[in-house]
Amino acid sequence: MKKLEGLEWSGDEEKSKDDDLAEWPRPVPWRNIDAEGLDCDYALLFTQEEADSLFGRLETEVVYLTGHEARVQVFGKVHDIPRKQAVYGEPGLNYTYSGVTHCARQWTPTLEYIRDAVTKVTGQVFNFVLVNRYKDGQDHMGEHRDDERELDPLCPIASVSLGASRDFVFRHRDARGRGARRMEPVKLQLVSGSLLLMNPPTNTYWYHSLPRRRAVLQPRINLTLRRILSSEGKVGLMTRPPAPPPAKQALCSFETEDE
Ligand SMILES: O=C(O)CCC(=O)C(=O)O
Repeated sequence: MKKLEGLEWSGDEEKSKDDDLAEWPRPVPWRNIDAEGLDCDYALLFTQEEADSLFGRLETEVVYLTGHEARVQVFGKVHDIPRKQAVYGEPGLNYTYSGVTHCARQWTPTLEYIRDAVTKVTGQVFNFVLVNRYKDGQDHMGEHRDDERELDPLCPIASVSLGASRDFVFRHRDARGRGARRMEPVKLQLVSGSLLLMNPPTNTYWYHSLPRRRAVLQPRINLTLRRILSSEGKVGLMTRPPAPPPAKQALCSFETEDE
């Protein structure tokens, strides 16, 4: 596991000698949340001090999408995304959101650190992260499912929250629209330092959203760690895909960390 200076549990030489054997330095108090077709686990992974430190580091490291990459088209109208977004992961991976494909930037040290911490406590390997930054409670995310075809259906989506606490709402797909079933939404509060695991088949049956909350004045960063399958259906490091068509190439023109 990569070390991060200043974080108490990252400077332990004994543990860093054999990263694969190193354990998380304290028990993780998991709480299971379940409903019909919904299976989530929630725990406080980082202390408030650690969460504050990670938040500060991400504020200096993460490069958010701008310009047309930060816009979406809904019913033919173009809107700014009501938050900031960034995508990081293994080289060659990309993420398609609202019809626009974004190439993953190389992991930053702090993103790598958080990814490895989540792997340590879950045993799951992630190769991609979507970063969302909400400047305050006006920023939000509409109802959707993380059910893209390229996601490994067997891997949970791991959501790490840092900064302001925010409400998070699940709604069953059958509870939407005309003739909807009467089913209670499942509401959680995601606090700073928390980890929410959305285990399969949650994203098949349940939509989730981060509603607007005017009373929230502080910023929040959320990371959703995911495992994307390569075109051959294998998990893990990707080789760069063949050159994308010109329209998408333009979206991949940022510089990597080494350049
Ligand atoms: O910020 C959040 O907690 C929500 C993130 C989310 O729904 C997503 O990345 O799909």
